Amino acid sequence: MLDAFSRAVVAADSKTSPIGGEELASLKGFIAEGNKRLDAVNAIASNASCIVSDAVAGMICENTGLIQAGGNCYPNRRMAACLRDGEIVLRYITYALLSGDASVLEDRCLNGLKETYTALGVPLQSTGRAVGIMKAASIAHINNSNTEGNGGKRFRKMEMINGDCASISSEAASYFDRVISALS
Ligand SMILES: CCC1=C(C)/C(=C/C2=NC(=C\c3[nH]c(/C=C4\NC(=O)[C@H](C)[C@H]4CC)c(C)c3CCC(=O)O)/C(CCC(=O)O)=C2C)NC1=O
Repeated sequence: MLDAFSRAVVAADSKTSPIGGEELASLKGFIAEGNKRLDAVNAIASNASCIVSDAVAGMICENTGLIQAGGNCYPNRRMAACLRDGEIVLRYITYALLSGDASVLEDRCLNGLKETYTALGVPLQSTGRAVGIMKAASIAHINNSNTEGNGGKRFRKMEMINGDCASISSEAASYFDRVISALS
């Protein structure tokens, strides 16, 4: 499991070179932009249960067979497992976003997940859809562009200084995309 710093060390070591110009510049950027990263992690983590339940509900609305006999969110035991998996995936995405590296997500969450789901009959496409909705909601929270129209009764705006979040939100988006591609 690596982070932005240990990743730079491993990369330099594999070239038997000291940590140099470009890597140092990139780590300086990591530090300079650190508060945005922490705000982005907080934007996801403190809205996690809302993001997860909304995504699973949305996935089911689009495919109500999931909660009928034979569907993978039926009975309640499976519904609970599904909501729990949503929380697990989102939690590992916040770890990756905090450390600036996908390895924690890859090694501890995605490794073998597709095989597990296939063995259990958990539908991969539906899972991908739920992760896609979690991505849309999380990116809106990071950019503070969530709207009352989309949030409904549970609409909540974070206290944040609005700045340029393009880079941190596209990094966050890339972790959701990794989950989707690991399951497809
Ligand atoms: C550390 C990381 C980690 C992950 C990721 C993880 C996933 C995980 N999800 C599981 C089950 C499951 N996962 C789901 C999920 C879903 N069903 C649906 O229809 C939806 C598409 C989807 C939710 C979005 C369901 C329903 C089960 C139970 C399947 C069954 O027992 O039949 C199982 C089998 C054991 C169990 O039921 O607890 C594992 C190991 N466990 C871990 O420790």
